Amino acid sequence: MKKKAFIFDLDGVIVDTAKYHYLAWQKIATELNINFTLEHNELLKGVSRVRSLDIILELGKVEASQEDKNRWLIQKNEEYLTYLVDMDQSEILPGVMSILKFLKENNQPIALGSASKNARPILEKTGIIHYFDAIVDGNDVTNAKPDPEVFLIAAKLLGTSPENAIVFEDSVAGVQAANIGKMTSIGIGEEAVLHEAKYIFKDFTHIEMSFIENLIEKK
Ligand code: B16
Ligand code: MG
Repeated sequence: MKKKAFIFDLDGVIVDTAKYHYLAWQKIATELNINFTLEHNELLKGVSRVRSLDIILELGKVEASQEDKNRWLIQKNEEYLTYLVDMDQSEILPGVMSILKFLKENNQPIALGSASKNARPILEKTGIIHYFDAIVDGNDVTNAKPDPEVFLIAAKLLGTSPENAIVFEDSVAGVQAANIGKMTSIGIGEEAVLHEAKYIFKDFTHIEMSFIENLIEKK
């Protein structure tokens, strides 16, 4: 049995912050007269803040100066942060706590691998930061998902090879990053969206502990 590494994405996997990102971006899009739907929002999942703005501007065929872009990036994050003020443990998605506890009880290394620069305060507010042996977020990487950098750093910090790392992801870009990094990708969400993942579950309540046990014991 080889030492494993369990790497969790944050937004859309541990907490349902995707809805807050969406609302914050929608405000900017509305101001710019850009039609930005929930379907468009899928393109932003797992993608950095800077790239997200570019995608929205491309959707609206809007060309903007760097100065304007910088202003909108600040505005978006300020708006997003207002949704985090009252965040607590109740925002943790169903089934997540049981898996984190099970992994800890079984002495499995756990890391966060998120594109978000707001990851640490979210883990603190939800009271689960102590579950993580390593935290790699948007402040630590230069290449955004689907580049595997964030997960490769996480696996390294946990002292495991990429082949023995297991990644939970809700975004297409994140699943691709795990696959490119030769890790086991577990998609959390809709099969139609995440079909590139090795395993797909609608949410964590659909994952049996025997499935996790098998991953731990896999050679
Ligand atoms: P921030 P994840 C990602 O987090 C989100 O999915 C994505 O929608 C967001 O744009 C990105 O973080 C950056 O977040 O603006 O807080 O730095 O899913 O990789 O945990
Ligand atoms: Mg995500």
